[in-house]
Amino acid sequence: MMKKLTIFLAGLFFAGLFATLASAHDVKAGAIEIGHPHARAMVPGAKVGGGYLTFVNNGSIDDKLVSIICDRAKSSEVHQMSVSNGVMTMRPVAGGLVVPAGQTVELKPGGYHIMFMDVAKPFKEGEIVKATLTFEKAGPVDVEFAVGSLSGTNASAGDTHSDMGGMDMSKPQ
Ligand SMILES: [Cu+2]
Repeated sequence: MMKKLTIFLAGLFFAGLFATLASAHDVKAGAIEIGHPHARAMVPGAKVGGGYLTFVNNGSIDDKLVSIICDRAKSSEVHQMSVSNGVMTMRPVAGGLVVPAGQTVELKPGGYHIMFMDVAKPFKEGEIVKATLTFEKAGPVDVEFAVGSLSGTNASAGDTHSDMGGMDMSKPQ
């Protein structure tokens, strides 16, 4: 009897734990599931910050991220980072980021990312940065970006966001 109760309580505990983990920052807009939105802490004086997350389109029609509004930044856009001839470049994704039906699009260091531009107060580790993402079909959704460490919790080689403070958009990095 006692053992049964213990197992039951343990079950409740784990169910609660997983519910907490899953709902921490994950949100849904229509058929679009948004996973693990996080941002990189910025060095003092830096003007641009990077935001990362995952979009899963569970629907049967393609959707498109058409706008990002964040009150911490003057403007926010989706960028694509790529390497050509050994030179890292990044450019805005024109016309919105397409999230094809049934597919996952990952925004991560070194690839697609959200670029917060003209940030007045650099993001600090532990902060939550709120933004409203608008999809063409799924509509607007509020997202909370958890600010991680300066170097990033999942830093990958080739990421230059930590030193983008002096980034010049017209020049390759
Ligand atoms: Cu960028």
